[in-house]
Amino acid sequence: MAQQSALEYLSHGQTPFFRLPWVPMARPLPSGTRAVLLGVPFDGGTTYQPGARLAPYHVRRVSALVQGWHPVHRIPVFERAPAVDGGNVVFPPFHPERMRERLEAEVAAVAAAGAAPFVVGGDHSVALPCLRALARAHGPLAVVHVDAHLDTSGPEAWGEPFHHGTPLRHALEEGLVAPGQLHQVGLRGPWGGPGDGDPGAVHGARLHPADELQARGAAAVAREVREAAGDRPVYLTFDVDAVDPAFAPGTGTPVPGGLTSAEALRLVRGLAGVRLVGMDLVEVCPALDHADITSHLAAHLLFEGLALVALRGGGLSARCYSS
Ligand SMILES: [Mn+2]
Repeated sequence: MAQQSALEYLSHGQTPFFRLPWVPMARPLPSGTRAVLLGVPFDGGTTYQPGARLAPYHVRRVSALVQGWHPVHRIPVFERAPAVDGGNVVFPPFHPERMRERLEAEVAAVAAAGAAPFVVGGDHSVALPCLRALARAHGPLAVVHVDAHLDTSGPEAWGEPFHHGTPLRHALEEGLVAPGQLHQVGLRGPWGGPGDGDPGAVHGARLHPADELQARGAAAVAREVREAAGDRPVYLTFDVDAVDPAFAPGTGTPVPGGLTSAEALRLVRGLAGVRLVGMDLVEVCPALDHADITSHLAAHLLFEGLALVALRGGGLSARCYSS
């Protein structure tokens, strides 16, 4: 399940994620598959500027430039962690409930096959069905939530409990997150009121605002999260709006003062050693992007996540990244 060669991918009109084999979910996964990339073309949970439904197509296209050798971890990522492109999850793009049903079923199927799902949104509402399926498969999760926003809103603003500002609220209330194991990194910007942090606080969520990461360094924050998570199953939900709009302009709810792209990559790389059971990368909005900056970053963040899977198992002990 190696990547296609650079010349081979040029002969195709469409490129799978990272030039990997394309294995739609109706077909059995090749044995030994450890990661499945799934596109989720859904932005019906967006409260401001829509367009994230097109991200899977753009991230696929630019991910063809990402090669397989990780020079910091010193591993061939796709040899250690054979991966495939499972295609897009299919549902009517205007039907949030159908999206949640279909995505939860596909993520559950990936987990049942012993692989880690890597979900490319879509807006952040796609995280909830992933968390539901993976908590059922692995038990309550340690969740690393990288985002400018808390995403623990309730129905108060829109009279609707499910949108891209609420997935972590549901995850906490449904017991999908292990006690004290919601790690929120990259927060910044004004809140609606002093109580915005309460839903997380009552569950012992740990906040690492963007200011803290910028002061202490991404590797130090990653180390603290990694040590807190221990050997629990870890889910990484990465909202690209955690990254500063100067580095990731293609997103619907930008907030100034965020992570640099280098800090974001170092943060994920610094989680080396955790037991990653799944990841999503959400809120890339290609129509607002410039020169594919945000899609390129998304592809590289996914590669760092895939490297975390590659570092675990395969009979090889994980090499912990140190700053
Ligand atoms: Mn979010």
